[in-house]
Amino acid sequence: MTKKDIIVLLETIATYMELSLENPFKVSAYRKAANSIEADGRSLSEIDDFSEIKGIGKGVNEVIWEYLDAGSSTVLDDLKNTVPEGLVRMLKIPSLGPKKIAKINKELAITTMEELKEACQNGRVSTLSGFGKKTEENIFQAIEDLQERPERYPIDKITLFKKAVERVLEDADGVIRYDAAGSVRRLKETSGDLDFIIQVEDVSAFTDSFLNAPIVRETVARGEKKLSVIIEVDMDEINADFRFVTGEEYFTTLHHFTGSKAHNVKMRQIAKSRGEKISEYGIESDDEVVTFDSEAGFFNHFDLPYIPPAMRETGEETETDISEIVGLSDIKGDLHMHTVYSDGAYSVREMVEACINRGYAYMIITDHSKSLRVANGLDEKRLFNQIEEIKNLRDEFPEIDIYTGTEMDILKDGTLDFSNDILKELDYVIAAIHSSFSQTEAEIMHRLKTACENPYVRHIAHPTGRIIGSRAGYPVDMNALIEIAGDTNTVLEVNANPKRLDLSADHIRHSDIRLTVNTDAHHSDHLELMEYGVSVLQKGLIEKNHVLNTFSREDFRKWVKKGK
Ligand code: DGT
Ligand code: CA
Ligand code: CA
Repeated sequence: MTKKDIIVLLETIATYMELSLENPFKVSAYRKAANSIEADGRSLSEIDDFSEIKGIGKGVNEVIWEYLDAGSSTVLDDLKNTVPEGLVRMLKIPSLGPKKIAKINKELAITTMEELKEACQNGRVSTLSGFGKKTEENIFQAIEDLQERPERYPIDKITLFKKAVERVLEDADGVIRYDAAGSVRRLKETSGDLDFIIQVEDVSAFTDSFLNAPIVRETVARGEKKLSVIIEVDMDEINADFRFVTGEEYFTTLHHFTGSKAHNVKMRQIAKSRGEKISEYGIESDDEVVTFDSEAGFFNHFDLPYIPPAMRETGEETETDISEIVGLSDIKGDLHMHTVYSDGAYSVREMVEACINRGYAYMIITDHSKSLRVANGLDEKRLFNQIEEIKNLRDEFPEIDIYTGTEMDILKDGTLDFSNDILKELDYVIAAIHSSFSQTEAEIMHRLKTACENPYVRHIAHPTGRIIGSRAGYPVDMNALIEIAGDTNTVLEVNANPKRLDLSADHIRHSDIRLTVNTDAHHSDHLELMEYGVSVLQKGLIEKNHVLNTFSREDFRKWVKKGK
């Protein structure tokens, strides 16, 4: 549990209270408390007594302690039992906040999305004070958009779906083994559905019990070989296919339904050239069918090494020497992370301990710079305090090299947030764009170029600024950026956060420059997201010597010292 969890708890309570028309003073006590905790520069373990923080009263303090002790909150649970679920769903409508939803509920006796949509069509919503015709139209349109399920979901959402299914499978009776397949297993940026391969003792008994799980909304098709359902997690729906496999063909089927289609086409060509044929049951040659007890066995049959699912994308992976392609175990450090100094949840010390737990040889603390006020960016004075703190921690933790750094804003006009006099005091400087995304490509390229040409900037973070499935990012001439980065000896980042994956595999495939893969952790758990970033490098078939943070501890130290 972190500070962020407490903040989310208090804000959720405030929202539910507003939905149930609670006393505004009570609501504001929770919101104020959430703000005070956010503004407090300490991490959770460093706060002994919440009631000492200004803005936290006795009642809220008790709610926090109950949550810390029990992991749940009776205040929130009671609210959840009284507020209709439909009202909570309405929070997803951009033009509606909790107060407006409460008003609609009270004055029009509406409790579901469907009822609200109908009320918009009948013009009843615009009769309420504070709701015009335009708002009514916007609400109607937003409901239509929400009810239309997206064709594909971004990978972080897909991971939630996948975990929810896996929790059910772990508890289900008679499951012998299962694996996710399809684009989900290949860690693609987005997926259209979930595919699972599963071996069970009794298909019919398994299906009966699985269909009882609360996440199952609808059965699409039910058979001896395949089950297709719609599942719902956090109010979003997706299709999930389960293929029942009996024993011997398990790994050939798993390979087949992992894909990609382009990879499968290549594999079939390879088989054909040897007079063999791949089916989902095995490899057929003459009149025998060969099966395998691992996927590696399947690949080895064709004199290929085991190709990790993330690499199975274009088919090129079957013709490439993949022995030098980077893997998770090659990553020796994380070069981009945040602490409570800016918008992270943990202290510098806690991030150091978390990196040591991952076995890293080095790490860099890179909090935001002063212009990024929404993220509590550091001014020069706080930056120097942090440098002092890091220097002290170095003696205490000799097992890891802790470097000082910043994730410095590249401002709107291309100037940098810190002067060179400040930058030269840091071991490592990351530069990034966090503002004015709607500029022209020329303006954006001017900003990126200025940053790359600065003698202290080593690294450009999340180079396009995109958020998968929700924000396109700013316009970048990627070929030009890659060239500038190469010329100026600046590394480009693959941001491992599954919301970003920026750069993407398509950007880096066949590129020849130095890259780096980092989690941009705002929480110690985020360090685990490295796997997603490595999968991007694998899709791009990037070799380890092109990736900065595969360097050994000594080589990395030399590289930092040498400068640009
Ligand atoms: P998605 O669901 O759009 O995110 O992408 P996939 O790759 O999961 O595609 P999906 O769910 O249609 O099929 C899962 C895998 O099954 C796919 O990656 C490869 C295999 N597969 C399905 N249909 C075909 C096909 O017509 N030809 C070949 N070669 N493979 C197929
Ligand atoms: Ca799929
Ligand atoms: Ca499918």
